[in-house]
Amino acid sequence: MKNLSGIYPALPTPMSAEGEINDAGLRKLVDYVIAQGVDGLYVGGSTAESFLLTEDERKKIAEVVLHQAAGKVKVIVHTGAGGTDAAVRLSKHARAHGADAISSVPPIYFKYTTEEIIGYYLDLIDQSDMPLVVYNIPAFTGINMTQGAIRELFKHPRVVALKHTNTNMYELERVLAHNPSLIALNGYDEAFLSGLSMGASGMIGSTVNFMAGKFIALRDAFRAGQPAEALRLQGEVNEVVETMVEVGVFNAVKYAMTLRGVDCGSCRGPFKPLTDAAKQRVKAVLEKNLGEPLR
Ligand code: MN9
Repeated sequence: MKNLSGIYPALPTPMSAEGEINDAGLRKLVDYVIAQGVDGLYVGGSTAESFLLTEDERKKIAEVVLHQAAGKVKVIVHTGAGGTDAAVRLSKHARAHGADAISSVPPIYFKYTTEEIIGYYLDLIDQSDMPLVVYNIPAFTGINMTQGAIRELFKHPRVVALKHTNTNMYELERVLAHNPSLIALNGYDEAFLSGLSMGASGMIGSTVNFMAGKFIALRDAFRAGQPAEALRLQGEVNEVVETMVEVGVFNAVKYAMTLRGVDCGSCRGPFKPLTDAAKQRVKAVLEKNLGEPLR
């Protein structure tokens, strides 16, 4: 089993003007991010609009990415779904196509007991026989996987990593202290340095798609014992993130990639496409902080 530490873009799903999945765009995106030096790819997560895609579309994007990556970098496929059966089907599919690990948010919408949530993850592991990355994003799911009795799940030998999309760094430090072999991948790009300082050994992020070099340099500065340089880089990242979050981060990421020559289209409804004014703001903040002319 591969060590899942590293820097991963959370890939968006390129779409045509009609809202269909753009396979060619997705292949181009995979080549683009691999050329930036990322360690792996995270497919079908929040940034991919996974909960706005059909099950068949989710299988298709996983297949396209796994085929195009061709083993050059690690691939984690997010297989979380509204119910166990669909998540198991997606997990078996990820395994059949050569993913390195599966990942899942806890089951959403209905209020489940701790036992039911742990049972959901155990079903995914047992039925797919895959290593699992728990995707903790309490702001979206309303469930915090690093608090209370639910943390028992991290003791399972097949639970190899945590995607920590939370700014509570105390909980990150504690979950790692109690589970020393667990790998933590930081989930909020704007909190990467904080995550590193509390034991994360990598990150999964939407803005990695177009500024992977900044995150690689930030990690390297942290490891080289240069906290001022790491903080300077985090500040540049955060100036970009601030604007993107204000205009709508997923559409902003798609637009940033479009500016870099990888046409990603817009997000599906209910997300609203960026206005021209929002596009101008995104372009200006990228030009300022990435120091490269954009298309
Ligand atoms: O996958 C992303 N998570 C969400 C990671 O969007 C929920 C992050 O990269 C954020 O987009 C980013 C902005 O808040 O940190």
